[in-house]
Amino acid sequence: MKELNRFDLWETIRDLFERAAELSENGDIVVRMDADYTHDPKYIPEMVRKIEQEGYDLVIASRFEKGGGQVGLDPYRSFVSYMAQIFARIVFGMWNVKEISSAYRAYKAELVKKAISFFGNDFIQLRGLGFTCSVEKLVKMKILGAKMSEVGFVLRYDRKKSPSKMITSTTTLGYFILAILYNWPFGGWKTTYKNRLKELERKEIKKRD
Ligand SMILES: Nc1nc2c(ncn2[C@@H]2O[C@H](COP(=O)(O)OP(=O)(O)O)[C@@H](O)[C@H]2O)c(=O)[nH]1
Ligand SMILES: [Mg+2]
Repeated sequence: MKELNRFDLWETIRDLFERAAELSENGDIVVRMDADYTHDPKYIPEMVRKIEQEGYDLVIASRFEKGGGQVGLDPYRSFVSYMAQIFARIVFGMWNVKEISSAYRAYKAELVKKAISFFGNDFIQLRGLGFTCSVEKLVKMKILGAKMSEVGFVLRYDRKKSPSKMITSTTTLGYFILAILYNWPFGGWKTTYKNRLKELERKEIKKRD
């Protein structure tokens, strides 16, 4: 396994969301997109509109939503990506989300703050497993009950100048580990975190009484 380093994606993503939670204010929207020209910013206004006017907490730029698609992605990568969507939808029960692996997303600042305060250092737990952290984030937002939606976007992979940093084998292994951790019947995330959330809500109600 590749030695972990400070700037691995999972670490960078966690730092990014911790910082966004610190810097943003309620009402702000945090947009995460790749820095490789494949994610066109022209979709952001519609993502923001869906949060501000339709009350969603998280909006995903999706290749699989109406008006969505991809240009320049090789058939193998397209196949792997499509299989990942199906797998993730089944094992995480995310039936209303079609785009799982593209991390071009808009988050309500309140959701980011809640995620960092609730999960703390465990916001990203799967370390050194390639791009798994992008799906782990979505699963954790689902655990928090985030209302999710999608807008169609065309992934312009034909514009990409740098080679992909995606390691399919590591990321695939990560997906399976994530699926086991989430669904594990004894102390898996699905039950553990839900119980913790309920406990937190009970305490909140008590405080208000
Ligand atoms: N800091 C950091 N960023 C990374 C790493 N791997 C990928 N990224 C960034 O994550 C995004 C997705 O990676 P990319 O290579 O574009 O993947 P692809 O578009 O799915 O082929 C890009 O903005 C990369 O710069 C990493 O190990 N460390
Ligand atoms: Mg990219």
